[in-house]
Amino acid sequence: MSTARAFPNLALVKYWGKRDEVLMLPAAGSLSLTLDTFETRTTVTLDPSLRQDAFELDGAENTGDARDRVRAFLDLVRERSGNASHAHVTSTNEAPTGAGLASSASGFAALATAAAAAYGLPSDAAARSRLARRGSGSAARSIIPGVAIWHAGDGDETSFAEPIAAPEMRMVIVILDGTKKAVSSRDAMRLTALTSPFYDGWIRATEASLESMVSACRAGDFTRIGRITESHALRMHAVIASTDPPIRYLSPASVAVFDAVGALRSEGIEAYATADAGPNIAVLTRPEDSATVATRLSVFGRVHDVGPGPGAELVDTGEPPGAPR
Ligand code: 2P0
Repeated sequence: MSTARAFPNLALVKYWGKRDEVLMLPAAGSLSLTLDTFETRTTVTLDPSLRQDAFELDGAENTGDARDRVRAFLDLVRERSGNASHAHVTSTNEAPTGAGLASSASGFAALATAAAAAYGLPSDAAARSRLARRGSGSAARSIIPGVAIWHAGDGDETSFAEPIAAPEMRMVIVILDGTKKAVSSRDAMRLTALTSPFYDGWIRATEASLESMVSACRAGDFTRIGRITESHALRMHAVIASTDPPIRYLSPASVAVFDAVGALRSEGIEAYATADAGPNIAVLTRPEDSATVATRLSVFGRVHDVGPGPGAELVDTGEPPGAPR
């Protein structure tokens, strides 16, 4: 039995498009901040008497798509480890259900870490990042603490995330809508690659943004990091809006938050907005400004002032090794 914890991450340079759906290789690299809030905790218990993997999520037996993804992931773990045993997987999310924050990133980062330990696969961060990627692309980044770069790579071996030095930053998350998204990221990403006339331009722009972002991080240039973050997020939503049929994740309230963030900047408070595949907004700030930004944006919805968090790691469950269960 192994238990691991992991946190979601928010991308400053987004991943939106795969070049290999089986190996889960992204069309371009991306860069993110792993958070210190909304932990996922996952326990993997091998049980040779099981004929199928069982998956319990937030206290209830799961029988849907999430369970199928967990089983497909564990099939890969069994193939690699040579251990054919099925497992009980129990997972809990701290993020409020339905707020669009309980992410597949923290979920598969925790599962990869717990499963690697339970099945005896390599436990170094790069190996777990490659493994987590197979569950969900963005999970590759939640293995890593703080700011992580996920290299597009040229195959399974070279597509993993690693830490990168960056200045101190915080995120103010504004929760605008608790409903489940209409189109999953995975489906919307596929539709974008298949139908957007701007897809190739988007991928080239992402490569350029990533290069600029890496140099801004190395230089400790918060202003440049923020500008790239906001413009890259809006480019992602633009390419998503250009699909056939069109998809729009931002709501009128999301756009109002982008405007409010612009107003904060004109007052001299450096804040930059980004959004993923849903209406909620995350605002990048310097540590000294996050409380002010959180107060100002609290008129739009519930706010969470979050900082950089740890990478996915095994949790000591307090059981002596080899103790009978
Ligand atoms: C990101 N997102 O970079 C982007 C920005 C959402 C918007 O990665 O198909 O759940 O499991 O690899 O990682 C969400 O997509 O997709 C995502 P799969 P994933 O954070």
